[in-house]
Formats: sequence, C-alpha cells, structure tokens
Amino acid sequence: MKEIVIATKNEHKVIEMKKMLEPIGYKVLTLYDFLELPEIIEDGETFKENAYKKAITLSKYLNKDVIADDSGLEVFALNNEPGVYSARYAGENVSYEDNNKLLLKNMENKTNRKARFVTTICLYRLDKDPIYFEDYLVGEIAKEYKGNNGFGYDPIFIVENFNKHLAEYSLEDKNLISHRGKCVQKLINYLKE
Ligand code: ITT
Repeated sequence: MKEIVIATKNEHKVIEMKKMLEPIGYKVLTLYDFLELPEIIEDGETFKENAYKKAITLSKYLNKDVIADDSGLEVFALNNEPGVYSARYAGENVSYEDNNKLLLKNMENKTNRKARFVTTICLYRLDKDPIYFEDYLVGEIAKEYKGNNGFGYDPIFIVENFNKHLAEYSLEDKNLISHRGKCVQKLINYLKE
C-alpha cells in the first residue's frame, strides 16, 4: 500500500482528507504518527508559499511523500483578510469563536459580504517537482451563527446559491462542495491517473 503523509494536526482536516484518500488505496499518515517534527512557521504571504514550505520541510525530514494544504477565508470588503492569517485573525492561540466574533464585528457596516474559502494543496514527492492544486468555495459572511458541524468560520459562512450555513452541512455534503473537498478531489484525480 502506498504511504502518504498529510501535513496537518487539524483533526477536522485529518478526518476530511482520510475519508477521501483511503478509498483509493493510500495508507494515510498524519503528524500525530510522528514523535518528533521540525517546527514550521507558516509565515508565507500566500497559501501556496505556506503549503510548499510545510510540504518540503516535512518531506525532507521524514523522507516520505507529503501532502500539505493551506486554507483560509478571504473577505472581499476587508481586502481579502483574514487570508493567510485566518487561524490567528484575533491573535495567537485564539479560539474559532474569537476569530468569528472579530470578523462579525469588522463586517458590521459592510453591505458587500461576499467571501470565499481557498485551499491550496502542495503534493511533494521525493525526487519529483512539487505540484499544486487550488479550489474555492464562494459565499457570504452571515450576520448570525447557524449550524453545529464543521469548524472555523463554518457557522458564519453562507454557501452561495444554497442559502445554508456551512456548519449546517454534514461532513460528506461539505466535502462535495468545499474548497478543500474539491481540491483534494483534484489531487485524487491526479494520483489516480
Ligand atoms: P494546519 O495548519 O495544522 O493544517 P489549521 O487549522 O491552521 O491547521 P489552515 O491553516 O489550513 O488550518 O486554516 C487556517 C484557518 O482557516 C483555520 O484555522 C480556520 O479558521 C479557517 N478554515 C480553513 N478551512 C476551513 C473550513 O473548511 N471551514 C471553516 N474554516 C476554515
């Protein structure tokens, strides 16, 4: 069985990505499977830079093929913020709730509430050039919270054309439409070729 490491400790991502990679014959390892890892500071200015940095650092350290993703939320009325700062929008070591609160506050007077989730994946295989995949989920920032599923900004993100908050989707349904789900699907199509 082919082994691949997904470069994340985010349990939600682990579940989402395993569910898609295992059926096509991959043994999926995560950062929880290794005792020692190099520290990687995600200080890139783009999702692509961060994904590449995570992937190359871990692949060289572990001597394994690695998939690294970087994702975030871009809000048009806020000059595409929080963007690469999505995890720490309200500061270091903050909760999803802290970030959501700050975002709703910053959106108080905005009429254009358009936003999109972005995922960039870097597939870094030993002795091969890195390959990138990117996808989006377009929608709007809500004015109130709804739904108990998912994570991060899901409760305040309304999916375009469906008028439903992302946190109201089951994991399976989210994977079908989400930035990361579609991006992993592109990666899988590539790996299947
Ligand atoms: P790793 O870097 O360990 O993978 P992370 O939680 O930092 O985990 P990202 O850098 O990819 O994940 O994402 C940054 C933030 O963007 C994340 O903390 C969420 O707040 C937000 N985000 C990303 N994907 C999301 C999703 O599907 N739904 C809601 N929020 C999401």
